[in-house]
Amino acid sequence: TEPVAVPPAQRSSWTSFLKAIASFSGDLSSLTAPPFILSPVSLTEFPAYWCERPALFAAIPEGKTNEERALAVLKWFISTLKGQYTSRNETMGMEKKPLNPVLGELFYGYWPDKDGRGRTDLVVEQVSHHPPITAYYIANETKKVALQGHNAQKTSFSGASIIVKQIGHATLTITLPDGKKEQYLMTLPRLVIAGLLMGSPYIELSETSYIASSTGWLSTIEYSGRGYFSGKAHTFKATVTAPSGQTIHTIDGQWDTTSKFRKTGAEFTNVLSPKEEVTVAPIEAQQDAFESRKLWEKVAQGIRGGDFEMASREKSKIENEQRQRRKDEVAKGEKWALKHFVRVESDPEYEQMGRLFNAQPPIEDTYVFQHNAPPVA
Ligand code: HCR
Repeated sequence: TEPVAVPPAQRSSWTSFLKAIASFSGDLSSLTAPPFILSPVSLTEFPAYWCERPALFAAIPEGKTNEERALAVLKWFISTLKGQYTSRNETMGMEKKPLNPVLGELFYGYWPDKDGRGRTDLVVEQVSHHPPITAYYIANETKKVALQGHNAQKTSFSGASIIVKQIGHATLTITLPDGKKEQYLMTLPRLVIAGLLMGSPYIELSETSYIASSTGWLSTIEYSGRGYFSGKAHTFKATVTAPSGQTIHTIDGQWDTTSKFRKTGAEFTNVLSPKEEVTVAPIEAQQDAFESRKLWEKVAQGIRGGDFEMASREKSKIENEQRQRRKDEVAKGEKWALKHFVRVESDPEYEQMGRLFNAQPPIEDTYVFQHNAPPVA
């Protein structure tokens, strides 16, 4: 197959990149890739995808019953998938390789209050470099809804695709009007990065992910794509079961367009309207040298402007500076201190709610937000 989407001058470097991936398993971020596939955006910006429909996030605690709130969480979750997994194809023409965050990299942002939905704030920190792990906290204090999670990836190669197993989980906490807290544990789907031979990567989701609630309600989401049972790209089927184990709702559709309740045909999700990007302080106003857009400014400029020599020179500067920091820490017997998150060995909420779907592994570590981030003005 001709890699038609690859600029002719980069075809041999693309072939070498694919060969390197094929014989490799682990952290893809460290492999050198040809310029056409480089994204100017760091992976620390990705948690913003969780809240690009802030009204759906804010509406979760408004559900009157456990069932209504379980459906509201599922609706918000499914509605984020289009942004999470297809937005680079829309903005850059294909899935690209994001910038590999440095340890301690930060990303702050918010979605303003509008129509009484309240303001939503986002804090992201790169809590590990090898392997890359990103922790995040997103909260709407007015509506009393917050999401805390961390994300890492394990990659392998199968057929002509990269398979990405997502490691980590997210927990959504809401506070109800009577002061009671309710929680939802979310696991994440498996990714298949296809279209590599053509030089035009895109994501399909596969396998199953879960949303388990402390109320006993459970959503099970099965993903499939073109060539699977439905033959349609970006397909999912979700079942929502009551604590008794009885399936109360089944929902089918496409996570990048619309979905419906199987029984009534009523619409469940619709993501055809534009989403709302996170607001970030202008680069000149970013206070910390480790704030993502400030840190990668020149690299991103090089990639956007096609000056790949500058991009690579600036990237090497950042990487060398990081290597030096690590050496100095070893010499001084010090360890990098995280700013906003503390790692704990096991997450009791994961263990407890994970029992509803027999979570594997049964125990996971987690990163707990310290509620010490400055609000973005
Ligand atoms: C796999 C991926 C890095 C991780 C990205 C994650 C899983 C990060 C968490 C977000 O919530 C969702 C998300 C969406 C992205 O689709 C996924 C990235 C897609 C590509 C990238 C690889 C490391 C880069 C592979 C290089 C290819 C494009 C040749």
